[in-house]
Amino acid sequence: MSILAPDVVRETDAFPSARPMTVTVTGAAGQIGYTLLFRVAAGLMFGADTPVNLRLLEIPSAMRATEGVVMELEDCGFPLLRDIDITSDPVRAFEGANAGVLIGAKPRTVGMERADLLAANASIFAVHGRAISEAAADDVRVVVVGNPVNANALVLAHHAPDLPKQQITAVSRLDHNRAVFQLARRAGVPTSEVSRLAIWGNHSSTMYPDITHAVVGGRSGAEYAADTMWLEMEFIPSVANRGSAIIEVRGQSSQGSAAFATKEHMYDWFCGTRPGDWTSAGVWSSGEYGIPDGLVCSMPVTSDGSGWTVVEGLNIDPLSRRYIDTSIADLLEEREMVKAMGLI
Ligand code: NAX
Repeated sequence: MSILAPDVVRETDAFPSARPMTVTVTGAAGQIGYTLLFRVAAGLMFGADTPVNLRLLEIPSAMRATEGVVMELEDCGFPLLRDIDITSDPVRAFEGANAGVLIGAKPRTVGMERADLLAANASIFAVHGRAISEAAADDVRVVVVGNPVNANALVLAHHAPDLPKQQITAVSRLDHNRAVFQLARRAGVPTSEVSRLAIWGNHSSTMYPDITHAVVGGRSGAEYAADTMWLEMEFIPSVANRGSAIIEVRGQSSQGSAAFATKEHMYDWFCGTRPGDWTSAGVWSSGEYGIPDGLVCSMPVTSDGSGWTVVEGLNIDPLSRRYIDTSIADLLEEREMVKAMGLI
């Protein structure tokens, strides 16, 4: 008989029964990778009944640090963790992968422009796209976390042309979670009482946190959005500038919150979103809400575990339209930049 109360769950109380998932994590020894891996091994990404095989990809100079991460994972004795392989060969890393979490990239540092970040990172996603195409399982689902996520996902898609576009996503969940918290604080309710918030556009300072359809402590988010002074002068900037604020205060970019957001993105994609609610994810556009085809753009989505579905039929008010169009222009500009770099 268990000595634990039925509602008490520890990370090592897992009951493996489902088929194992092979998950490739790139940038495994970096800040976000290190924080994320313990959650994946604990069953928090694919569910407490799903064993995991970890494939960790790092650059050669970080292999020693990756060995240290493996030692610590072993030391947790996770019941779901079946097998760990570390490598600096992308094809080997993606061999048979059912999930790819692509974190490996350089973080933005003070004074770095978007063009510098694109130049430094986008080519990595061309290499990883080709490796996924060559080696991953047909059902592989990929999330790009390394910035700039939307452009990198576009590059990846171009270099993995046989991979269905619905299987390639970019994380916008950190923006989503940040917006949920700021709205909950404004309303004086716990975050559990905020639903149906949507992040639209690019994962950049132009992303638009849309609360017009939200439900906040039983009230309509539109009531809060009607206070346009607060909306435009406080709420939207607080979400848009949160990443820079973290760097300024912490001296490093977001780590715990980025790892948590990545875990949430994958969990909802594989295990399903909460009934009656939706979340936000960067997904391949095909003309929804006036967004041009062929962008990886954040939109409100639901999942039943089999894949993301864009929420349909939302009324977009003029203020929202203006913000969404600004972020779409940002995405189009990034697409031109990677085109000019010869990456797509
Ligand atoms: P770190 O520098 O701590 O870790 C990155 C790791 O990637 C390093 O260990 C590095 O050796 C590895 N790496 C570099 N090139 C690689 C390659 N070609 N193959 C495999 N591994 C490679 O950065 P960290 O703070 O973990 O951030 C990683 C990425 O996430 C950055 O691009 C960062 O900008 C981005 N972020 C994304 C967020 C989001 O919400 N999408 C928020 C946080 C973060 O800014």
